[in-house]
Amino acid sequence: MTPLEAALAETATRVERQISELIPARVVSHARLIAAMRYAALGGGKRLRPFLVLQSAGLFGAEGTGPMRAAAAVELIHCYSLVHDDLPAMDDDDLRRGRATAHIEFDEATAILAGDGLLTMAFELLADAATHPSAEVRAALVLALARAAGTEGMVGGQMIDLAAEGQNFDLTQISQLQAMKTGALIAVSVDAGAILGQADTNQRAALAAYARDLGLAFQIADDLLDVEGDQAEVGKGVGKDAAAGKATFVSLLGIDGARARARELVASATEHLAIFDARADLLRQVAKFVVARRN
Ligand code: GRG
Repeated sequence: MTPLEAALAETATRVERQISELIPARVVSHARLIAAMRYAALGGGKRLRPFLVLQSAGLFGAEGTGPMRAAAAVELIHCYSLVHDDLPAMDDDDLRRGRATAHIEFDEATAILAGDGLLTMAFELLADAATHPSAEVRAALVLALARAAGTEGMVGGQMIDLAAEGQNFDLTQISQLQAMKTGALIAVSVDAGAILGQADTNQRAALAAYARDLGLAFQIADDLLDVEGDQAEVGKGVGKDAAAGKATFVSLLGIDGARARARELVASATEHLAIFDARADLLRQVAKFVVARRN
């Protein structure tokens, strides 16, 4: 196992434990909602966003409960977005993280509410004093996550994506859409660490530039997996973009062109980390991992 694989596995274990503690299974009248939230947020996923939060915070010596809670908050938003994205009204998927999607395992109404519950809990987590003693830091985290997840970020990107079918988007439009839909949450993961670590303006800007390139590289890899990936390995439906008539980085650049662009972005992402010492090595390595991944 490489140091990166070991660190990703350790993060996944810690996130799993943290989320399980945050959403304990309970015998209550809304136990079905709790069960659906646990189903959606536990037992799978690469936990890439939490990893970014923890590594970014670690650059500034920020460790422990605060970064872990922020990492869980970003992951809860991610899990909610997957639950809602899989609904019949959106992507209509029945496979996610190698198992039935939440609305198949439960039902549509429960899946919608589970997504809502995860979304809301993320902000509750950040606003709680256990995340950071400074109210200013907590407010900065809430603001950053709200902006990334909301209308000008993930939700807005999803809306543009819904309208994109058959629209022949060009590279600029696809990049903009993806920067909002998936890039914003990746960017805020890195930024959350910088906020918790009270990074200076230069450091925060360097990390933002790293995250921008990383997010785009991640999306190109996702587009490649949709074309080349094996459904069992990827753990979700593949071939969805072509079937929906959506322009993607792969349809616009070709497989080789998309791969080359992803490599350029990894190199550029790494260059942005030049101001940091060896503590940024796992962030450097994860950029390579993001484009080489098979799921
Ligand atoms: C429904 C509000 C709302 C938003 C949905 C992010 C998103 C917007 C939908 C997800 C659909 C999708 C498959 C997008 C491609 C990029 C992506 C987010 C892939 C899944 O992320 P990974 O690979 O998944 O990090 P794991 O399971 O490892 O966490």
